Amino acid sequence: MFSDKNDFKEVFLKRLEMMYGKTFPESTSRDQYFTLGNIIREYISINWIGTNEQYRFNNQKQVYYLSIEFLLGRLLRQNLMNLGIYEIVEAGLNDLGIDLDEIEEEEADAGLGNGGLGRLAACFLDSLASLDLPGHGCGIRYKHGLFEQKIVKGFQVELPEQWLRHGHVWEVRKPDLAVEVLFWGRVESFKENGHLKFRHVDAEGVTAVPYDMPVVGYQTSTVNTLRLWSAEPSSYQAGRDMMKHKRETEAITEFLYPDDTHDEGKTLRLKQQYFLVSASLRSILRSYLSRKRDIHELHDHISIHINDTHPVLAIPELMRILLDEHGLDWEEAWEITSRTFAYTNHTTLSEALERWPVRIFEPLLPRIFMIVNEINERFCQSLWGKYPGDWNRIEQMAIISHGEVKMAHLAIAGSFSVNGVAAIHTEILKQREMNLFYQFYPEKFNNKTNGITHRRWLLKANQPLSKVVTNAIGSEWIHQPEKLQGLHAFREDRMFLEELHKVKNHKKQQLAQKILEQNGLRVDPESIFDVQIKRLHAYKRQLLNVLHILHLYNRFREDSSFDMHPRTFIFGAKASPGYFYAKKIIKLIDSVAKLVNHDPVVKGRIKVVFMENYRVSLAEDIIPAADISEQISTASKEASGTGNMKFMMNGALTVGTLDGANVEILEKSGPENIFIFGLTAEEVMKYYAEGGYYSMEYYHHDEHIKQVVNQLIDGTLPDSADHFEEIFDSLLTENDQYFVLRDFASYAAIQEKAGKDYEDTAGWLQKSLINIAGSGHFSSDRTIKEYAADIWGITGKELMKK
Ligand code: 26Q
Repeated sequence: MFSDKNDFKEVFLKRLEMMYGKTFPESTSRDQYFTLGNIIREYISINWIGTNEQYRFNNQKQVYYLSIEFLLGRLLRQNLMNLGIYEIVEAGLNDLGIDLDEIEEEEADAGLGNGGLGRLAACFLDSLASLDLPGHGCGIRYKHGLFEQKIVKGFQVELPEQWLRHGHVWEVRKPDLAVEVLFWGRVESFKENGHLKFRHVDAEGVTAVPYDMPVVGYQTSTVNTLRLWSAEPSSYQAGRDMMKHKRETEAITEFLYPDDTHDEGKTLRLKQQYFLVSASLRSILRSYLSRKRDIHELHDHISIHINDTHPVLAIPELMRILLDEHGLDWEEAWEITSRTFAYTNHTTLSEALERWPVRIFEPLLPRIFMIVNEINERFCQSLWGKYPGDWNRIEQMAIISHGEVKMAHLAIAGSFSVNGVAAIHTEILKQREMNLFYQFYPEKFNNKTNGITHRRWLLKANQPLSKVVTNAIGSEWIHQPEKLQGLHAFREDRMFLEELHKVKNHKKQQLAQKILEQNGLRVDPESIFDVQIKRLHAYKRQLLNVLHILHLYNRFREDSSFDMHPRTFIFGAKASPGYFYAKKIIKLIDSVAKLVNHDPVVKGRIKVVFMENYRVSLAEDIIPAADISEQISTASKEASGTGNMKFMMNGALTVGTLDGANVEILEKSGPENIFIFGLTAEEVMKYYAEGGYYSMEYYHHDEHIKQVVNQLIDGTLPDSADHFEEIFDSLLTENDQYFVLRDFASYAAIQEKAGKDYEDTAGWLQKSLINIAGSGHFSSDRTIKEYAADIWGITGKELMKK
């Protein structure tokens, strides 16, 4: 499209004038951002059309990744890099006096997710396209993504997020591809050719309009599609209150639900879920049938992946289509359906497993409910066949029981593959949480350890580090991230380690500047940047971190000779709006920050920073600057974690428990290059099963623990009136469910060791290098290749050629 920067400049200036009717000197950064975005999107269209044509005419199996969340972040820089025009564009803009960093700030994060599950979906899309694999996303175009967080006097305040306020350059509305989704109404039965048939009548229709976003592969011609659905009112129908209909319809895709583990059981959320799957299946089947494919062979040509249980209604929805619209019999429909779907589980927290009350489900989705009922009955019959008389087992495994639909059970019964997201997580699923299902369907269970796209999290987010790496080992790692292992050859190379040091310092200075601007706090780039950024949740134990900071403060107060390497503790976290305990933890972090940051007793050695409105773009600023990555969940609770991988790839050292993917990070980095502490998953599960943990004992027998716990309520903390009693009670009265006090001493000891190790600069840099070198395994390219080969059975262009 443009061969050099001058070419680009010409296109850019002409387009800017055409779009805004202004001259370049009159234009704002926003005008410039949208001009550039439009040019790039059009440029992408050529390969987008080409990819779609190729998929239409080739016999390639297609994968659809259904997810209620896609946490994309910003796309401009990623797209420029993947297209291979980053340098030309940057140089052209520079000539015009435009700083790419500045116009990038005009792009709102597409924050259509809460955390790990949504970001994983975004990383997977990048890897699918970059590996030339035919995999597409299906999601919801929420008008408001995850709320914007402000911290006011230490409290989280939530504002509606507005990513679409100025329009979104990467999406293309496709009104001609809209479909209808039906809710409510009732089911009528009738006879046709002697067969009993059903139809859904008196239903309320909602129009689902797709907005497509191109997913550009890294330096390849593949451009896949992320299709996001928006709910719009259907055209006028007599006898219907159209204003009410409009309100109710628009509500479906208005907000992303915050991950509320204290599930509110909202009808609206169930509506969202069915809306997503019904619209997606319609469009998947339309495209499949337009290629004149045979509905009886669907599973040979299509795999549909369901990201956690949120899209699991796709299973009964496909059954409905095959039975009611294509006239298949139950057995065949079930055979096709259960060979089409694969399911990933992302949690072992039982309170996060979705269950829907029948009284909500049945009226909203009457035909789908009938089908789920039938699936349940047949499933229970097959259980009876294998375990005759074992009522107890059958009750525990049933899809519907005690007036509730168990979504995970439906997902397992209706899928050919069930996977966990890290080795330890899959083992816990097999041996404990889903053991009965594992006994019944051992062949379905498999592990797929998560990954992250190294193109966003290293190449884009940390360009200086990428350059240092490429100078050392060449650029092959960008296509083959395992090649990062080549860095091992430089572990004794002082010059190279010094380069790493410079890059880290540079990133720390940039972050320090940002902290100064946002928080008005001066932090020392020479201090250890110790970072915990992730959603706020009791099991992730931000509390352990903050109590430990309080403990360090006490040490300074009590012993004037105590000293430590200066440390800056950086937090970022959103708490679900209804999760009051999590909000108290934010307040506590703020309160400890106030206590510590300006007290001369700590001699400037400790600073605590809470960076508000944690999101993908902020993570990209923070992670490259981190020295220590806090991955301190109660063992057995974090399915995988993916932040842990991003930090590792950027040379931070992990302080962590043997939980989720930390276990595999330990294997890749080696025990000398990671700081492991605390109970193991087995020990935690043993306590849960057999008891034997009394937090009060740790409180009474450890003076340091007693002191920090008391400080929650004794007035030590500024502005603390009654705020932290609930936290105090959770630790003592409620016997500390997440073993914060149990792991406290072990955590304090490993943190002390980390601080001492940091003082040996060369030694630390070497550990950092070994982490980067081992991080290639955690690229989502590796993960996606495993899904493609073991689950979906799909191949890319390269593989097809052979
Ligand atoms: C469920 C019911 C009702 C309302 C909301 C929800 C809900 C929504 C989102 C439940 C869970 C989620 C999100 C879960 C999530 O992000 N899990 C994380 O997934 C990552 C990717 O696999 C893992 O790395 C993390 O360990 C896991 O916590």
